[in-house]
Amino acid sequence: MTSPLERTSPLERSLVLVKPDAVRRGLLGEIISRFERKGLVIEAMELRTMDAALADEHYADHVEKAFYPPLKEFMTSGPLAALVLSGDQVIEVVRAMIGSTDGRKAAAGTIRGDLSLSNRENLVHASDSPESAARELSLWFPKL
Ligand code: 3AN
Repeated sequence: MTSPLERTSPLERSLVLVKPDAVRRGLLGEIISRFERKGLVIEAMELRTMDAALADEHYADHVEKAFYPPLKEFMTSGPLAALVLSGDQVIEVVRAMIGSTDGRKAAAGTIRGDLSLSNRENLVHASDSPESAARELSLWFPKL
């Protein structure tokens, strides 16, 4: 964990979803423990199933895309873990830890690179910018 004096920027938060494929495959502990070992702080965590309305809001940028209907079906197919993670540059740090979107191409050592062979069932979502983090945090954890 980074002490406040070592931080290079104001403390950030990221919205992370450990997706239904990870829960089904029994990888929740493995994935969360990677974030813990990195030194990130879990500020909130909830197991819940995304409904259609939340999926459309969460993926507002993707609803028109051809891959969206199967993505929505997958994301609403069972429980996922929604987490608020905090830490120094957490948004960029978590994106680096999860790897690129397609698990077949993601670098070894990343979560997707080590554990996913899919472009859709890629185990983790994480906010990709401070703006998307603010939007997604208010969607998933409005009281925080
Ligand atoms: P990332 O999660 O890496 O930020 P985005 O935001 O481009 O990726 O896409 C959101 C989600 O949509 C991905 N996590 C993945 O599950 C799904 N997705 C993206 N591109 C494709 C695709 N070409 N085919 C199927 N699913 C996709």
